[in-house]
Amino acid sequence: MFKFPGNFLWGAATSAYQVEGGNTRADWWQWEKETGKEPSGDACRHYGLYEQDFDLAKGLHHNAHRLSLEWSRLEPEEGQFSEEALEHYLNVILALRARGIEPLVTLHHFTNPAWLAKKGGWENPGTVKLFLKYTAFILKKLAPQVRYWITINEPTVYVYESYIMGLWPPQIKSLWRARTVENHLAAAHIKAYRLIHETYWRKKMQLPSVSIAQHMQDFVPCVPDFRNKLAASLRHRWFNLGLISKFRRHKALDFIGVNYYSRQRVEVQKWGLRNLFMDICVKAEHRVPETNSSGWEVYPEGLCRVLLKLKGYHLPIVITENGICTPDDALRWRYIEAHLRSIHRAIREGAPVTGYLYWSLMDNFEWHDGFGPRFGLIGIDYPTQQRTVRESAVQFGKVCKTGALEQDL
Ligand code: GCO
Repeated sequence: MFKFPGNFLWGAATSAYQVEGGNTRADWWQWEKETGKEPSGDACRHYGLYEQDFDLAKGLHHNAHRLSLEWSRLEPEEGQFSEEALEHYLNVILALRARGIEPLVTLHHFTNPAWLAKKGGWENPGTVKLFLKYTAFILKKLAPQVRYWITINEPTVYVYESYIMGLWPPQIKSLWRARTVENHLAAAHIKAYRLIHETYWRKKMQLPSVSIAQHMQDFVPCVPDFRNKLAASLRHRWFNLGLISKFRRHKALDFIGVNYYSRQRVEVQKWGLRNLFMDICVKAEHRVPETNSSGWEVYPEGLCRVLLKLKGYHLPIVITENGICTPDDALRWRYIEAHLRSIHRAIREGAPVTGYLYWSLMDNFEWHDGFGPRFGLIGIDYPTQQRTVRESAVQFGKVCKTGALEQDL
């Protein structure tokens, strides 16, 4: 029996744009139209079906749920804040609380208001101040109901996809502009962290726990030669720990939110900056035994390794995302069970893990991959919006209920 610590957060994660539907004021909505990408459209219609979805989460013994707020709903035009949208998100959070589910609320999960994108988005230094005005607006009503805040989801991934690889809006490919964006995102987190804490302190409320959700991979040298080991170490320090260390130095981190999916096998083809940070193993003989439907290797032991490298920060760690897109639900449960064992091993070796949120509660819009990849504990039939609780969800629910994983699984 693998018993997890008491008061462990057990549940799942979603993001507004990927599940709500109808986010017409977001930059992604416009971009999908302009590029002909599969549109997010109605997504999972979670905006109107959240009570039904939270009933399912409760039935699966979740005691925590991570959601995001859609900035473009709350501020559809610059300076025009929507009390109606704020009331909606208050009702969403109250619906979780009414079911004994602790909300973890993300302020920014990849999408921006279309009006902000037109002003240069996160390249514009003025965006930091605009983000703080948005944060101040939502704190008014939501602060009394929220104890865990994630300011920005995966800032490094957002920078990489949108400003280095040019896959996501605004499709820039410039290391220089990427650096500028990352600096503005970092400033936004630090200032938002301070604003959130000041707000709770002024209202004489128990201080909240504030972090980011940082995508972390286990960077493993394919052939353990000097160049591959150097590259793996550089990537770990930049991709995984760069912002975490910065926020720690600024005392702007109450816990570490870790989004873990897989490892990266590092094989540098030649000396070069881009090669050091981006080359991966492509050896046919290194085809991995098991992957998700997007080709990401199933590598649970990498999560334990990543967690043990975080011990030195002496901060609680919440797995804010871990999941697999697959049509094979038996593989989904094997993936969850193997990663829970990996987390348990890290806890036994001193990693202060205090929660696990599976990505995702339901199948949803997987960004530029559209609706193909299915991560959900709950399957969605998009034409009918019918929800189907998967067997993996039931198995995970037993762990959520007991806080333990049967040893002989
Ligand atoms: C991310 C995002 C999610 C993704 C999930 C699967 O980590 O990229 O937080 O929006 O859907 O990770 O890729």
